[in-house]
Amino acid sequence: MATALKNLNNYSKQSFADISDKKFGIVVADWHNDITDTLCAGAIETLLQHGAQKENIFRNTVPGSFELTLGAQFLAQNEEIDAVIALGVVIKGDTKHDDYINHAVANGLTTVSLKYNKPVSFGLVTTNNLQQALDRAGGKHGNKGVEAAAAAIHMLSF
Ligand code: DLZ
Repeated sequence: MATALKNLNNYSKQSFADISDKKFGIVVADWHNDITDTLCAGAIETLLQHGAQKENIFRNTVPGSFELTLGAQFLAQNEEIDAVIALGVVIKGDTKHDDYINHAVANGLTTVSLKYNKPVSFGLVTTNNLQQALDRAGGKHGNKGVEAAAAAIHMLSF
């Protein structure tokens, strides 16, 4: 997550390989879709900037962040997809729903990544309030979608 010392838009491009023939599956949660749309735009822009072809980027939506894992698995099991980027926003409320969702998504995406041996980026913004989410979706801390796309490219260059 972003801190005062780390802006989400700042990443090292040194080890990036050619991704012009790589296919990316993006799964986006509909909850807080005004914010997740911005995450997705940041992710797509980053992939294009680094040479991905528009027709090789596939965007799908799921109802909420809890469903990101299955959405990621649907994409990862497709042999044509080289890397998956999962994007969502979970904001703390009166109950512990955020805790359950965040842990489930972190564990789920890790499992999918290891099961299919493919990069699956964790583009989940997990915050205490709306302002913190906005700060990480194109605000003062950058864009988590940019970070997630950069992580996918980095891992494809491993
Ligand atoms: C139910 C719920 C709540 C309370 N909050 C969020 C949230 O902040 N962000 C998010 O992406 N999804 C939320 N959801 C929806 C769950 O992720 C899930 O879609 C539903 O529980 C249905 O399985």
